[in-house]
Amino acid sequence: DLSIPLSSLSPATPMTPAPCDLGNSTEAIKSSIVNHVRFTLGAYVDSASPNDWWVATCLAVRDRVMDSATKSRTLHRKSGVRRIHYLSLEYLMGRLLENNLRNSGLYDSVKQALSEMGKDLDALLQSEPDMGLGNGGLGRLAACFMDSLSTMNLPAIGYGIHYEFGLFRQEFVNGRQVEHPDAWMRDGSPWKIARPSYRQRVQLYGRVTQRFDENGNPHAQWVDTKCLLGLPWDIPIVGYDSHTVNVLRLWQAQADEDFNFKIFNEGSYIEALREKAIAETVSKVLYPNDATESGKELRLVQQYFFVACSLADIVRRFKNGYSLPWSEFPSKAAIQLNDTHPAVAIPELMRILLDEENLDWGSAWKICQETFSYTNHTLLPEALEMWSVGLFERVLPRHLQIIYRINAQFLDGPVEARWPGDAAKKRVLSLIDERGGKYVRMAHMSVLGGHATNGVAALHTRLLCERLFPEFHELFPERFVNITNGVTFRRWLDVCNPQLSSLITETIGEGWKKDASKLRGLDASADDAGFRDRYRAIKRHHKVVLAKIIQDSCGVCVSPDALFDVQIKRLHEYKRQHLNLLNIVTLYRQILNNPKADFHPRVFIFGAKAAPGYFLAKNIIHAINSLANKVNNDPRVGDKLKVVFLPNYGVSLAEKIIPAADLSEQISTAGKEASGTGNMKLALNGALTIGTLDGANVEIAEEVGDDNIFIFGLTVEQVTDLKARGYNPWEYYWNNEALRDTIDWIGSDYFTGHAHDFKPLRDSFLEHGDPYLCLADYQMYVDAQAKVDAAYKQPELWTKMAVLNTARVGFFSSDRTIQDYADKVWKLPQVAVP
Ligand code: B1H
Repeated sequence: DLSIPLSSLSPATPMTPAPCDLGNSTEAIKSSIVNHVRFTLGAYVDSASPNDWWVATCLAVRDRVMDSATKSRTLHRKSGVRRIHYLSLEYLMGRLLENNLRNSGLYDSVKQALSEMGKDLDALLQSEPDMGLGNGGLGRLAACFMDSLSTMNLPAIGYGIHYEFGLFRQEFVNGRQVEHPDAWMRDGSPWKIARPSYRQRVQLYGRVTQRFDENGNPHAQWVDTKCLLGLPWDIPIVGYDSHTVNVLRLWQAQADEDFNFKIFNEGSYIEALREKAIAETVSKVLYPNDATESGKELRLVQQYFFVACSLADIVRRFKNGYSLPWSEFPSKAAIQLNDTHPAVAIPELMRILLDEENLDWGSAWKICQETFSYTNHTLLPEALEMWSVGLFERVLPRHLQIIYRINAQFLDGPVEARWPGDAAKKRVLSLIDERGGKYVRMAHMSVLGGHATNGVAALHTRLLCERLFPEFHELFPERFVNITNGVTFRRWLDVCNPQLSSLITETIGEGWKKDASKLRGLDASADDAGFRDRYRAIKRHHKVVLAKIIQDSCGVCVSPDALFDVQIKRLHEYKRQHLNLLNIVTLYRQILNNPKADFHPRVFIFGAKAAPGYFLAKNIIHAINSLANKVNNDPRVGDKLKVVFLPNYGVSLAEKIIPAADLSEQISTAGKEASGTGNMKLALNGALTIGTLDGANVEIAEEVGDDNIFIFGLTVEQVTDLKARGYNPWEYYWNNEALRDTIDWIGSDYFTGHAHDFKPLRDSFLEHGDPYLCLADYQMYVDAQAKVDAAYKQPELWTKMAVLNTARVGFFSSDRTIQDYADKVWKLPQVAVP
């Protein structure tokens, strides 16, 4: 029985007065905001800056959720339930105020309170800087999960890094990407609260010696280390219509002055401060590589720093909260690894149990396996983390010893038993890759060190079992599970599209916000002409808003009556923005050759950041911008075709683009996109998908039905066959005149005046073997785009398809995803906070 009397959650001694009830009336909120302007910020209401009003409003909201945060924490501790600890190097939270207002039900009263004081809530909302502590889908997934965990009353803590600089701010200069630092918290943030009493100390580098415990047993001892401190910052996570407020705890690196400074004498003051600055670089900046590995020492230090702080925090809570034997640790703590980035948590927990708690190897290993589970997010070989053994040994010598022992026990135990004397099997399964240099395979360690490994879409999980980990799958089939990704429908519908949210609620009631499968109730409305009119009007409203944004940031005037064709995601060859580009160039040629062709006007909208060191990705950005410059200013094209590349794509911009999209481009090479989550957000907001049978597109097609999606291209099996036969892009080039003309045009000086500008792109298609098969899929893509054009010319048909997309994607709610994790992996009960 998890019910606990309310009184026991907020102990009051006779000396402490009961806390005042802040109240949610307009009057109460007004005085809260004004109090913060005056007493927190030291300003007068008539001269406070817009930023002051924003901070004061956030604090007034925060005041109203903090008690629930304390209550949730206390309930979770006292009831002794298992908690999930989500370890992720990335959380792409975006803005928090509007989400917290909608989720807590305070939106209307805060809007009213501000308006009575002559302030516009909308303007304040738009002034909030994005919390961009992530690269793309993986980081945004973690943010959606935090929302769902609180909404579904699951006891959870998110752990990550308090980066001083999030993902870079992107600008275009002459069509080329330029990166600027993202100082999101230069002025502080009203959402984060420092917790200095939970500061942790972390060791790094050094060497390993032996010590003997009171029974004379030897234990490894890690000595001569450098030390860092981790200061935790807590961000309250407000669920929708729930009293559970979990926290996201982010660690900031600080110098351990007591430890490191005593080696310096008074004369080394400046040197000492230099050391301090070096210590602080550990949490300075997010690595901007999405799905590519860099293998840099600072990245390994970042990973270990936040893992060590987080595990020490979890262990502290276990030791202080209960007097239970260590074997009970997994009954209190589940730990999810968001990809392999935090996988060093496995040898770190082993180190704690062996070296600090004196457990024997077998007991420690059993605890590890029961505690950890691992989510794989990619099959791309370049994204599978491997650390050179030399680097690992220097930074984490004790952990390398532990990894070697895990490996030896694995290879001599289950592997030898299953494949006796088979050295080849041992080589492929080993935690150490020895094909040229020695590297630690973090993915192998993650599968081995936990009880569950999951992929993020059905197809992805199948490929995980069949192609990435076939031998592990053969050894431990029960360990592999699929958990298809999802997105939070609060931010990705309720917040970003309140008009559609209201229409849905008016039609089927409010239940869908907590049970997205109820959206199916809208199915019938697809045949209701009145409903379709209102649905279409909402889409048009958002297109008008987006057209204004496009005008302001690109200086291009687009018509809201055109088809808005959207590709928004990180820039990556496998995502094939350059296949989209091939189609646009083809259309451009068609329009010039046949100006009278009946083609519905289209606006191609891109948003994408390229990793700063990813040369070809940057060349593709430059090519799209140069194409845009030509097309948009070509009088022969007029309004038929516009191309815009919105700079600095991120969560906030996505919230503007997604509700305005008609068509969603999900055109990755089959087998490459693990899931995709933008595909889900766009379908939910009534954009039809043009896509390959890749990632979650497969399941989206199953849900919405073949008539309501445009699927094209080679399947995974066909891609494999084609590559096995020997793929030759030149064949497609010589056999398809339109394709040939298109590529030749891109390789010419037409777009910038310099023929060499897009030589890298042209060469990738032809000279470098077109690794992502753009040419093989080109004609099928062009044909599918023609079908899109034909369908869009029938507005009633199009709107019906769009409505059916909204109605049928309930499966892709992150609430369902999180419930799957809770049931299949974490075995977590819901705990309602009174
Ligand atoms: C995904 C990453 C990723 N997969 C390395 N892998 C990174 C890998 O900084 N790094 O080193 C950062 C990110 N991100 C994405 O995860 C997949 O490509 C998407 O298909 C998927 O939807 C998303 C969430 O599962």
